[in-house]
Amino acid sequence: MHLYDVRDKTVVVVDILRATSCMVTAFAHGVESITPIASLEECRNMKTRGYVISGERDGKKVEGFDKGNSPFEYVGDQVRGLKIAFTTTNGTLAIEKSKDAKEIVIGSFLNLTSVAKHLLLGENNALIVCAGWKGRVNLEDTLFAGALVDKLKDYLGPDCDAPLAARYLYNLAKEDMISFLNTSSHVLRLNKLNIHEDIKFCVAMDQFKVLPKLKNGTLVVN
Ligand code: 3SL
Repeated sequence: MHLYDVRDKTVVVVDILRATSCMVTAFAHGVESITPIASLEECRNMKTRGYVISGERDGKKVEGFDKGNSPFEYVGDQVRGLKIAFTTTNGTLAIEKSKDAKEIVIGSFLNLTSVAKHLLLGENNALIVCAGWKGRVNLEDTLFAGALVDKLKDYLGPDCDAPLAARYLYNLAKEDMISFLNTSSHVLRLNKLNIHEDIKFCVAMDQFKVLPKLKNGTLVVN
């Protein structure tokens, strides 16, 4: 990120497995707001202010928290109207690192077309920030970047080959993303936690139309 000046850009933050997929799912089911928070302690303290506290560390729900980081915890009528404080290992950190951007939106396969339409209709250049894992590259976020680049291919003016590389990878993977991701680092990590249904859920394309945006430090859809 240090190579980019984000102040004039729309940043698309993505953490396919699983933070941004959870956020999009939550808003699609009527959550009022999600406040991304970097530290566990700060998130825990939000409980006394009426927030539902959610998140994970190393993929596992944090002790004493209301919810973890599975998209299935953010579906159904019980999440409607909730104000959630959310902390995750990489996803919420990626939002924090993007905080100087002109605009921050949340991307996932679940709302891919909504993200693409927003970028096409807007005037800003875009930077796709792949959360990865503890500062390192991961495949699933790169595939999302490739899918988004594929939708915007007529408008590209990249200053490096990362968008092109991501698009090539996505085109190799798109027919069967689950098999393609089979031996990827985070899928192996999540397999140990028996989270196969989460993985399947998170790579499904265009299930929802919501586009969460960061406003005054909180994600909302309106
Ligand atoms: O790092 C994150 O933000 C999480 O999405 C990681 S996990 O999928 O919950 O392990």
